[in-house]
Amino acid sequence: ESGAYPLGEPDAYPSRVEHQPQILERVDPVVYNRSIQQDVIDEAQLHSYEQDGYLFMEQFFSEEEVAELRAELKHIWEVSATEGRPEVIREPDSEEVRSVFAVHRDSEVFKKLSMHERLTAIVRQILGSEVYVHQSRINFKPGFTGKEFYWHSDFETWHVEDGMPRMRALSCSIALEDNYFFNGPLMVIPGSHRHFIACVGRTPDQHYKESLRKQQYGVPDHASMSWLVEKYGIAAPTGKAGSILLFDCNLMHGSSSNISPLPRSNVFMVYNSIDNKLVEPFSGQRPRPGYIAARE
Ligand code: 6CS
Ligand code: FE
Repeated sequence: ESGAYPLGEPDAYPSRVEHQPQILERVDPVVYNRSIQQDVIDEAQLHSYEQDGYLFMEQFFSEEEVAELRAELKHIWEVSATEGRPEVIREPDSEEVRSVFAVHRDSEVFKKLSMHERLTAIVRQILGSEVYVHQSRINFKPGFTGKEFYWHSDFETWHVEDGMPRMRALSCSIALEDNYFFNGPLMVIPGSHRHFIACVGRTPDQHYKESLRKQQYGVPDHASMSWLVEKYGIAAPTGKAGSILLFDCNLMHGSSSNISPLPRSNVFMVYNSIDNKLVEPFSGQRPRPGYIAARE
């Protein structure tokens, strides 16, 4: 259902339709509820999230919590190696497991994690409503062989391919290994969430089967990337396992391959506002399956 976003309204964030890339201004808020009535996030943190488009919180999870999550991660890594389920995504040039989707649905441990009280309270504060899990995934980046994720805005894909109407969603990346500058941590462009980089190229059918291994459409052009980086620079928040990175759905981000011996595995939970439920994909194509984009 289209709810608050009636048909016939022009698309505020058209992408993969023009022949030239374009930089559009964000028309949506970043923080949807500024009045603080809890103690899980303070004014300074909320402000920093709004300005930069992300918030890094060290030691958000205790060592015991991390140990439980990591044991489950290891279990999923082992069983996924031989599984043919579509939720299991492999590296572009090998059969090594790259990502496993819908872990909040298929694993009790990650289901519990997705409903974590202190975490979801922060998310509800930022998005100003009740929320639900739009997507979850583990990204495995083993030492030596873990491959990169090229620069992208998640919202660009979720809007075009999944029909997410507005920028009212965020990701929480939970570090399950220590993150260093050298083991392929997430890199972000602080402030980039205020600009929408409209990409070129029409999305092929069933694009997700390729894009989750290596993305080739919905990729920002070099000139726009250079403009963003010149304006804002690049940050790579790193910390111990148990730290979390909350980031806006339109924040430009990516990560390099991991040629270090030390693994880097993160679990991502994407929360969307219940007032921002998915409509038909803006590409006009068929929606992606539910394990990538929940439609209830
Ligand atoms: O296509 C997607 O939905 C996913 N792709 C990337 C590269 N990041 C966000 C999202 O998990
Ligand atoms: Fe992403």
